[in-house]
Amino acid sequence: MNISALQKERAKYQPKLPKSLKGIGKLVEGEKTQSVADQDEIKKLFPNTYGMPLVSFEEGTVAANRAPINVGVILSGGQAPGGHNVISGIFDGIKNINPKSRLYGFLGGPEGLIEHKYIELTAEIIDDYRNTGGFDIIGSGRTKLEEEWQFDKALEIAKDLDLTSLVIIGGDDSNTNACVLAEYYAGKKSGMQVIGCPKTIDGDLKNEMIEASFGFDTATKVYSELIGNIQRDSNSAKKYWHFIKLMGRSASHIGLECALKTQPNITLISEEVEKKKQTLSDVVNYMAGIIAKRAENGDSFGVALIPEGLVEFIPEMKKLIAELNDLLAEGTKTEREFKHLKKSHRITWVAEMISPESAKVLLSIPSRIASQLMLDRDPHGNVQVSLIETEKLLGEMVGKKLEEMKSEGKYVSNFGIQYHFFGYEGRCAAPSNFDADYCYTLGFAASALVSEGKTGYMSSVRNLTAPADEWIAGGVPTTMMMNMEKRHGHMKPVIQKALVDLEGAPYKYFKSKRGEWAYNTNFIYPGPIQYFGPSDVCDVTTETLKLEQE
Ligand code: FBP
Repeated sequence: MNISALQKERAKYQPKLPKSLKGIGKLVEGEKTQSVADQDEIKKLFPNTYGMPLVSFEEGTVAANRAPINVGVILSGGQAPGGHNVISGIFDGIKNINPKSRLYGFLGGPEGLIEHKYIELTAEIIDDYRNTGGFDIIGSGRTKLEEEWQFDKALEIAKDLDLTSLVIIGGDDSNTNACVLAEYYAGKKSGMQVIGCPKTIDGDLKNEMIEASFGFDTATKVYSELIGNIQRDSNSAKKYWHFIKLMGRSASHIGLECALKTQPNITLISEEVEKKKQTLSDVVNYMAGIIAKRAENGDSFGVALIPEGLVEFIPEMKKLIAELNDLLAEGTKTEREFKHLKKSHRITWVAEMISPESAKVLLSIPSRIASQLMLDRDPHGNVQVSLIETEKLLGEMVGKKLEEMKSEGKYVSNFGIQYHFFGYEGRCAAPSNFDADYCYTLGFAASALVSEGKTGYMSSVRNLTAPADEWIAGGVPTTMMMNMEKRHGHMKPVIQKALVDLEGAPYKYFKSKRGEWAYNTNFIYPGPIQYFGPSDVCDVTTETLKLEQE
């Protein structure tokens, strides 16, 4: 493998573990749990894995000579910095339990498990990937693991490899499926355990017990570095507005965190737009108002952050997308008809098939964007918001609004605009010290849960703003995070997605400051992630967590 000097140095980094996981921790059972909502339905659907207690590890003197365990690991969904460290944590954890334990990696996500494609992860392979970004050690994929024939196929290979357990590293959808799988295997008394690990840069897999999903820290640090660089350029040239779309699918956690780190002039928070029932023109008017006022003060430049999921939170667009989802649902007659149409006829055809209000919205937006709203959904039925150029939609509409304002004498400048989309730039970055430590600990805790015979749990590490030594490692029954939601027209048990809490400290702080940041130029330029140096530069985690835990 060709590696950079930094990577060579970084490979030597020994991730920190909490005290409780040094050696072999002692398992302590906490309170019994129940799901966040819809308790009766969830209990009925998960008779074997519902209501289990929270568990945590404490420093202990558990006998070291435990039986070897063979574990299979899967990376599921979008990449997030630190995935390789979860895997190295599992590897070191099971070897610590018994050096004869083995780790197998299924290739290309859940599909590898169903198609029996795997490699044994040896010490040599693991060492090449310690503290590196990416998921390339075994690859990832978005195949849904939700049908019984898939579960049975997985069991075949598990038996062949003598696996005791599977660790599924994924976001809310993948962990929901991991829990369904755990329940199925428990019901069959197959002896196979399933443990989940909370991954996603989006930051929306979190709750009281899961303080953060891994990758969020590193990805937002990378985006904030880039935003800071753009802010400095903008403040130097003083001639452009930069409209920056930020990944994060539904929730605006990434946008909010980056705003807290960089203090740009405008940050849209989708959850707030939805709560205030703002229309597309309300959002455009808000942005144009700030741009015009800054121009009046002589500042014809600035930076605006736009969450990628915004369109799904604007009520009129949400209704349109929901109607498109039904019309274009995979396997339906209308989807087949749509696919047979010439591309140039599609928008008018769709407009005739949906409600008059939604048709009006569809026809009012640029046709390029309208076509992007009709692209294939992902395997979980979600609109692929990363493919919708929301920043350009807003840029074009704001440009028009400013022209109107100019003709009324309410805008005194020229609107120069640059567009950016930050998403893929941060998903495979080398993990920050925080993510390197956090991920390694999540993996190590997963191996301890497996060795304790647990199934249907998600690996959890809490107290994350304290030094790693004091982190609390353990497991949370996945059913605890579930509620019933409508998916593809049916009510299903799913892990509740955590959107930005408009009553939470991070949003409240942002709200108290955004007026000041809009008109004064209070930019912060965070600079690149630092891996070596003082702890208050290298080891600190997100502003979101800091404000939440203050
Ligand atoms: P996960 O929820 O699987 O972690 O993926 C999140 C994400 O990075 C979103 O922010 C983004 O909308 C999406 O993946 C992009 O998907 P793809 O990698 O398929 O282009």
